[in-house]
Amino acid sequence: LLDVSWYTESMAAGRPVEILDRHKLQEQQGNEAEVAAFSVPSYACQRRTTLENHNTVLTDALSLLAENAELSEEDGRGVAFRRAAAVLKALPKPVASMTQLRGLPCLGEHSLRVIKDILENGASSEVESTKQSERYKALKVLTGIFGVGARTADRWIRDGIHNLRQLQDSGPTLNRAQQAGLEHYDDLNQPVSKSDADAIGEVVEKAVVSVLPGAHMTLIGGFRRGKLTGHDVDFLITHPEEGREVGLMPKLVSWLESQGFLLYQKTTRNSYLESKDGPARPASNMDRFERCFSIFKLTKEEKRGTKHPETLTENGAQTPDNGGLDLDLDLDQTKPAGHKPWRAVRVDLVVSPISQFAFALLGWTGSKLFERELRRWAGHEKSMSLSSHALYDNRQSKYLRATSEEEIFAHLGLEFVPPSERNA
Ligand code: DCT
Ligand code: MG
Repeated sequence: LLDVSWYTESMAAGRPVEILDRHKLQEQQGNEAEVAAFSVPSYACQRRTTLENHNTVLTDALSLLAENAELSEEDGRGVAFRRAAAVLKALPKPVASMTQLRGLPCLGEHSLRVIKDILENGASSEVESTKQSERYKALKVLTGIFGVGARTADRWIRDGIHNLRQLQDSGPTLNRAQQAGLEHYDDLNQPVSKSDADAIGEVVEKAVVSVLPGAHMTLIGGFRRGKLTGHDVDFLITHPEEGREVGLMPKLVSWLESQGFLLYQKTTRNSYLESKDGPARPASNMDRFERCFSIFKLTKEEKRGTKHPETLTENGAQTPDNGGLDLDLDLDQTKPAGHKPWRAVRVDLVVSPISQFAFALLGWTGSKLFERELRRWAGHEKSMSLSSHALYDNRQSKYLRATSEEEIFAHLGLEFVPPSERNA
């Protein structure tokens, strides 16, 4: 790795470093291409970020610091690290020297220090000490419980609770979500595979069409972006006829519950209101956009149901195609023999009226940073407000309608970015 100390020293001394740097680097590397700076637009929604990340060591480090800041309720710092990581995710090749980073947006002093440490020493001392810190470890374990956020975890830590054993021993009052979260802790902290997501998708699809024929369901979240694993499975449900989706969520939840698929569920009625004038005007139609946070019981049978018949042998066992291997890993090999033949999976269901569907689809596909950047772009660059329901143009004082994601990008003056390239 290159010695980059001269770079920061020159910067600190306020010396012009441009020409000197290039000469130095070319001498050391004999390769001008390495010196060429990357060019990256500053909003993540202006960039194409695939899952192919050439800088995982750097982005993992910055993501850990982001996570630590978020867990400490320092959201500003968290976003700064997320933005820095996202810039590195968009680079076409690995970063080899600090000079390559010159001119890149969103790389603050702190992030640059972390990157420099890794390039020079192979690791960041700040990241390593964070990982080892008792507080970080406790925050991770406690917020790993579904229903426990940073604030609750912090309160417990101040009460001397650092792990699950101490939590169970000291017995603070847990709400229903937290009780379910604790009960299914191991399962919910296992990554969810795409084949798990597809198996659940088949069940939810069946439920959706049986309670409301003609309704349809879309896989959203990370899986729509092409991720192979996730922490949950997210679905968006709508009906092509406006208004037919009203009341769908309770029916859907009842169906799933009656079939024994739900270990936990909580439905929130969205306060978003719609009238004939515009999607955000207060009006009479309540509860049109609902969300259900659930814990789904995924059984072996459901997993098998997604397999092609020819992959099943006579006694119903699977031949070892990839899906079968997944099943075995999820349900058999990682669990002691005789363990339960099912696993718990976090599933989020969202129902949207068709008039808001494109906004909901865009808003729920993510990534979280991509969404945040879209909203920031809309507000700061276009004087518009974007949500998962609507786009409002403050200059024209009106809502901009859209029936596809492409139209929303066009309203925002952005080039369309397909889901697989929204992995910022
Ligand atoms: N979302 C958002 N802002 C949040 C939370 C969620 O914009 N604060 C959107 C973007 C992603 C989508 O909702 C689903 O959320 P998650 O499931 O948390 O994200 P994910 O990308 O699907 O991540 P994972 O693959 O781990 O489930
Ligand atoms: Mg998700």
